[in-house]
Amino acid sequence: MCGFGGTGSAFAAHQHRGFGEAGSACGGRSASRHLDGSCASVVGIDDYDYCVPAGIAITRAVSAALGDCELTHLERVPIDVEMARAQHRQYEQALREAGYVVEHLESTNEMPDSVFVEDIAVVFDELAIITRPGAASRRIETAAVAGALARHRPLHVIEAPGTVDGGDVLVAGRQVFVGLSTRTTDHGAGQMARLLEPYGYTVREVVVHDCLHLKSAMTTLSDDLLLVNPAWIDSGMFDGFALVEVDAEEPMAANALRLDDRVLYSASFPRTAARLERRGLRVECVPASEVAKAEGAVTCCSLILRSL
Ligand code: CIR
Repeated sequence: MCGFGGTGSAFAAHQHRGFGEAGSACGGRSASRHLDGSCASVVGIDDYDYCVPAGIAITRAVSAALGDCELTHLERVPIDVEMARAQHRQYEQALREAGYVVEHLESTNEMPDSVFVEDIAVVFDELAIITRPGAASRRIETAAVAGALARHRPLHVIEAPGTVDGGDVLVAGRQVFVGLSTRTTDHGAGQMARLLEPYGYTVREVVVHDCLHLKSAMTTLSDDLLLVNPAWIDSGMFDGFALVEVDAEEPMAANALRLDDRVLYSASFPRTAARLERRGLRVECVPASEVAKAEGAVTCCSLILRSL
């Protein structure tokens, strides 16, 4: 059984980090930050005079053209864009509940897949890498995401002919796994390694098959725990990690968004959610049926920047 909208505040876990960031006075469980740097909707901070956000979550609007999205492994079915937008608002609210300031970017009809902002960049504490998405239709998405990230991190870019989708990049501490998929090439993975190794990251390539991205097949639940669908990757290569396998009836269930004290998860996978809860994880479920029809899931819909 998934929890949602609990009364506990992730800010409690962060209030000891001290002050000093411009964002501290902008904090609050339901804070939003506009891209001009002002704050809105500050509610729920009655327990604290000032709070330090867990970080920033960059999201992007559901395009009116979502139904024309890229599809690789799924048949096209009708997508209810208004429902997708309502579900996306719940997702953004769940991020705020987890202590993140949401920076919401707008979209246009020319970018059907814009809500899947994860594919457009990979964010580390030290830098952010703007990708060169494998689907040419998605390269139009990079400019606005780069503009938003430039406010928070030094930027680097993946250059042609390499391609990388952020959905293929899994960061587990100083280890970075890059999935070789229909979207991410060996050339792109090599560029990731050259950019990251000077910062002490180890980059390893993982062959992905029968699914869109590495993070369709595997995501992190904690520092040493991975959620996997072993049908789509060689899960034997993750030494030092314990594994939780998805329920056999829920092959799409390996995508979970790890936040500080909880895991944000699709309400479509109750059997696997129960497995996660039995492992002691706090699982917050959100409806994600419409993005799933576009081959998306919960990690895809945000870029998470930890407070430094
Ligand atoms: C695409 O094919 O690019 C989109 N329809 C779905 C992208 C989902 N992104 C992700 O899993 N990181």
